[in-house]
Amino acid sequence: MGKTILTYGTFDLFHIGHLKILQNAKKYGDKLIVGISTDEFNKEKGKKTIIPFEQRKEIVENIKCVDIVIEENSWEQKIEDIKKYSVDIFIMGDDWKNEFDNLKDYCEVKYLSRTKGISSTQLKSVLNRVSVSKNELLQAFDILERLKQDFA
Ligand code: C2G
Repeated sequence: MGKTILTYGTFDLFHIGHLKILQNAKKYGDKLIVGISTDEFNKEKGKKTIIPFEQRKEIVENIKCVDIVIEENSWEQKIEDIKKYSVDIFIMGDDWKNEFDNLKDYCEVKYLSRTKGISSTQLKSVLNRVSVSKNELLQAFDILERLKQDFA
């Protein structure tokens, strides 16, 4: 009987780090369940997301190695989900190392190494820099327009 794997995440601005953790998690079993943090839960997590829940869900459920996608609405639902889906192994990236060791009473818990050099936070800061420069460009054009009129 194949093993069932469970993991959770926001998966905002889906990137290679998200893909790798899902692919690596799937190697431990043959059914991968992914809990996606809802927009409301992300507020509770203090996490501002760019991509809305419905789109983050549609992307993850179309990843080849993902079998089931569920909503993550709270910190407390993990034990209930482990029981509901008869989860054998709970897996997270090791930025969460030891944070979920309490789940060892219900299933195996593994923390896999994160993919270096990429994070949604990093992508957001690049996007912010780009949007700032766009506004600066627009302001510069405004000034140029005004100067042109002054010297016309
Ligand atoms: N991850 C990774 N490598 C990265 C970035 C993320 O392996 N470069 C992993 C994280 O360790 C996590 C998963 O991808 O296992 C999802 O990351 P996030 O979307 O940032 O999820 P997070 O906000 O950590 O939410 O209850 C658990 C929380 O919902 C986890």
